[in-house]
Amino acid sequence: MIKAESTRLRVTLCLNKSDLVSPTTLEQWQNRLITWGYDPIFLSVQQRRTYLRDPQPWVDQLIDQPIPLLEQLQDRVTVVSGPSGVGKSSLINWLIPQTDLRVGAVSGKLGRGRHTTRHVELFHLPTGGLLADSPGFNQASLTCEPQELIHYFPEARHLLENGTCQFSDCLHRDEPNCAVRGDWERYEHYLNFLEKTIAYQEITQQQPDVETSVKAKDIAGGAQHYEPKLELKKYRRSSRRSQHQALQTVYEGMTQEEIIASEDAAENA
Ligand SMILES: Nc1nc2c(ncn2[C@@H]2O[C@H](COP(=O)(O)OP(=O)(O)OP(=O)(O)O)[C@@H](O)[C@H]2O)c(=O)[nH]1
Ligand SMILES: [Mg+2]
Ligand SMILES: [Zn+2]
Repeated sequence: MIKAESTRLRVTLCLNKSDLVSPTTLEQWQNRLITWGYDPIFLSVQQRRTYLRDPQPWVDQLIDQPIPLLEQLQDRVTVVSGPSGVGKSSLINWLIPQTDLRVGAVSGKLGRGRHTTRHVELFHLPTGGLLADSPGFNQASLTCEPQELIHYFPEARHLLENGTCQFSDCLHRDEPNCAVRGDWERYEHYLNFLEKTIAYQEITQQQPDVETSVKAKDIAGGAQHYEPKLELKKYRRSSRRSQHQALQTVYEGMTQEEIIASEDAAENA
C-alpha cells in the first residue's frame, strides 16, 4: 500500500476472496482500514459478489457487477496491482467479459501465487476507461526520500492537514511539537520504514550512481538489502511480447530477476 501511495496516483483498496472469511472478520477489517484512511471495497470475484455495508449492518448482496468499484474505474486509466494470486486477472475477466486472461491456482504448499500474469496489458472497460492487468509481486521495494514517506500514510496526511510540525524538516520521530507522532496504528510501521529510507539515502549519498544500479529489497525480519539490477539489454531475451516489456520495466513491483524467472518458468512449462 505504501508503495502504491508513493506513485502519487489515486489508490483504491480492493480486497478480494471475501468468501474465505466471515462477515465479522470483513467488518473488522473494514473498520481497521478506515482508520488507515481508506474506504476499502470487499469482493468475491469467484462468487460474483460485492459486500455492501450500506444499509447497516453488513449485508452481502449478490450483485452481478461490483458497482462501487466500477464507479471508481469509470473514465480513468487504472492499473490493478497486488501480490501474485490475489485475483487481479480474475477480476478483470469479471469486469470485462470479452477478456479471457489466464488465472492460476495458488500453490498449495506455500499459499502463494504462481506469477501467472507476465506482462502489463490494457483493456477497455465497457463503462469507459482503461484497466491494466499487471504481474503480481512477492515483495515491493521502497526507495523514497525520508521526508516523503509520511505522505504515503493517508491517516498521517490527514494529521498534517489539521496541524503543522514545529520543524519544516520534521521526520516525526522525537522532534518537539510534532503534529504527526502519536497514537495511530501504523505509526510503528512508519518508524520502521523510515529507518529503511534513511539507510537507503545514506547508501545513495555515498555512491551517487547507486540508485540506478541497485534495488532495495525487503528480506525476512523487516531488514532491507540492496542487490544489483540486471542490465536489461544485455540479459533479457527478446520475445513476442516485446511491445509489452517497455511497460513491464516501468512496473517496479517485480525485480528484473523475478520477471526473467517467471518468463523462464513459462517457457519451460
Ligand atoms: N476463493 C476465491 N478464489 C479466487 C477468487 N478470485 C480469484 N480466485 C482464485 O485465485 C487464484 C489466482 O487468481 P488470478 O486471477 O490468477 O490471480 P492474479 O492476482 O492475477 O495472480 P498473478 O497473475 O500471479 O499475479 C485462482 O485460482 C482464482 O480462481 C475469489 O473471489 N475467491
Ligand atoms: Mg494475473
Ligand atoms: Zn512531525
